Amino acid sequence: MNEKQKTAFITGATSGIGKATAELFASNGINLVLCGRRQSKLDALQSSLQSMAKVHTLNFDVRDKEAIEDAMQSLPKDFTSIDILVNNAGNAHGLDPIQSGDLADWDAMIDINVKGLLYVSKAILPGMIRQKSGHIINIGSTAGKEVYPRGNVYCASKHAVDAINQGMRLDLNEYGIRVGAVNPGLVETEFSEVRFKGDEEKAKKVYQGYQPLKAEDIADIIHFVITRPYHVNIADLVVMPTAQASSTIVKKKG
Ligand code: NDP
Ligand code: 8X3
Repeated sequence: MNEKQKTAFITGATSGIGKATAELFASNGINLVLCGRRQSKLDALQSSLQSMAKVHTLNFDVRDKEAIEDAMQSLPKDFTSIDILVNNAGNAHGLDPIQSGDLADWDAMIDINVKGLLYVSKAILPGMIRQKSGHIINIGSTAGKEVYPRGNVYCASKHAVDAINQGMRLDLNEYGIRVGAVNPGLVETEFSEVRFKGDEEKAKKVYQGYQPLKAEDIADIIHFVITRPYHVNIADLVVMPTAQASSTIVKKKG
């Protein structure tokens, strides 16, 4: 299929990696269904991209099964056939030792990063199975490969994404659907602001003294993954800033 005719469904498109991916996809003529909870950000993105591609926005919380179903039912005809799903919506909430972790933070991470990803996939899969084609990119993390101190439940949620990515690939193989994960290390987005509940100073410090990845670096990789020939499936990809060697070893300047 010509890349120009494809439609991508991106969750978490209102900021960071999802937004950069939407922008790059649109500039390559890929039509978009953009999802998030902040309607003003979805509207701004739609206005800025609609000269390059067809864009439809859906406002739902990935934790809300019914809202996802309603949103899918509301899709205009031009957007019902989804070729690419980028399961990107997610976040960390808190950075506390397990013994003092906040239950609401745990619920949020498991409900958004794990159950939300499953609910959205469940809603998209029937179409891909009917088409006997499709490409799912699950955004995992280095946190899904290696647990770091105080990362406990966030790391668990991303280890679950790693397992779901493998499980999806096994189960969807017979339908010709490609499944792969992109697992970034430190990327400067709104991620740490959300983790530290709006404490911008604390968030900024995470990315000081070295060059972190940019959301655009990850978008570039996601676009590379989805533009490989059909017989090539990038199953699992880990990418870190050059300064980062592991979740706990980051070479700072000076
Ligand atoms: P951002 O905080 O910038 O973006 C997160 C996106 O997810 C936003 O668009 C937000 O939209 C959406 N989102 C969050 N919660 C929900 C929800 N309940 N329902 C619907 N949408 C939601 O962070 P990143 O771009 O960095 O994060 C994107 C993905 O990348 C996440 O899965 C994250 O875990 C992963 N990741 C990030 C890394 C980093 O260092 N930044 C490294 C490795 C992985 P809205 O608020 O409008 O709903
Ligand atoms: C985000 C990367 O190291 O902040 O998944 O957990 S990290």
